[in-house]
Amino acid sequence: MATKINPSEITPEHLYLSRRKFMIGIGALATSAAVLSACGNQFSSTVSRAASNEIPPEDLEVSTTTDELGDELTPFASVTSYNNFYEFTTSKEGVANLAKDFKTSPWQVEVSGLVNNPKTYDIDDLRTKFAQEERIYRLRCVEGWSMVIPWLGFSLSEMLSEVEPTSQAKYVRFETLYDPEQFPGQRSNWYEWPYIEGLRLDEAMNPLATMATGLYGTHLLPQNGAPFRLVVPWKYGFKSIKSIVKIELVDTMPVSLWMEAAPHEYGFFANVNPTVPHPRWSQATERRIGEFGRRDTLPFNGYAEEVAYLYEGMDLRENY
Ligand SMILES: Nc1nc2c(c(=O)[nH]1)N[C@H]1C(S)=C(S)[C@@H](COP(=O)(O)O)O[C@H]1N2
Ligand SMILES: [Mo]
Repeated sequence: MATKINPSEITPEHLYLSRRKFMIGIGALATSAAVLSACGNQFSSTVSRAASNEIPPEDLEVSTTTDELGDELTPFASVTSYNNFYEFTTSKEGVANLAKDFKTSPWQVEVSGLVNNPKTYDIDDLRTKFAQEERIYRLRCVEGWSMVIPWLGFSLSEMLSEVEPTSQAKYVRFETLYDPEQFPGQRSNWYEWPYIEGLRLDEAMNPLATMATGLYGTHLLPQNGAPFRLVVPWKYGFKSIKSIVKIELVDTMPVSLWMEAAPHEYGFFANVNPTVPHPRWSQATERRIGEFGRRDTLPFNGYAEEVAYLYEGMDLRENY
């Protein structure tokens, strides 16, 4: 961060962005290869599909094979077959099969609370109204494993700007669908359903806070939180709440499902922090899915330059 960079070495922001972004509108998925080459991307690769998923391999498109640190993308098959989604099951390998018939259409998302302009979006509106960009982010689960996932989505801030939070709005509260008919896990009262998560408003306005509708160039599969989920790459994976039906602007800190279940283990902030252990295990290292051994966990999951300002002056051990 403090390193001096010669201005001539800095890529102008618009070039940087156009290289990393590609726009996919509704109906354009089939032509995403053409869109990619039109944007001048040099790398386009097709990824083999997971046997259990009905995505034709030609529909899976990514613009590159690594993230900005040079870490390889986690294969599509792993991203869609090793999941945490307790509404289905606590078995990571069991989610995909149980989620197969989950109904993701019709689907509406209400954005309300302390806003001037409340809205209810249809999932198709979300896909067309907000430009869908490829965003390659590391996902670090609090349990100590991680993946690199090429999401499709847009900044939460774009949606929030449209609903116009009032000056009383201080936090954003997210809610997953409550439907025990479809979610067998919700028939147990082990957890307080529905799944709730939250962000401080300034965190929510950071451009890295992403609303995802897809990954690997195609729509999200149910096991990954279809049709619409949050992705907060600098926080532990549990903050990235799936299958969202409601987003509410509020004035007090929301209590998440995990804060409710185990307040001493899971706090509101949950920033990835190798120096603050979980009460039952270290967070200094992680296992990247597909790799042998462990690698060091990075502060804020490698996004410190983008997000550290949000926590200036805060004790990150207290605010875990
Ligand atoms: N509604 C809901 N959202 C959720 C979860 C969940 O059980 N239910 N699990 C979280 C956890 S612990 C992680 S690590 C990520 C996993 O996302 P992925 O399966 O798409 O990799 O989703 C998060 N979002
Ligand atoms: Mo997680």
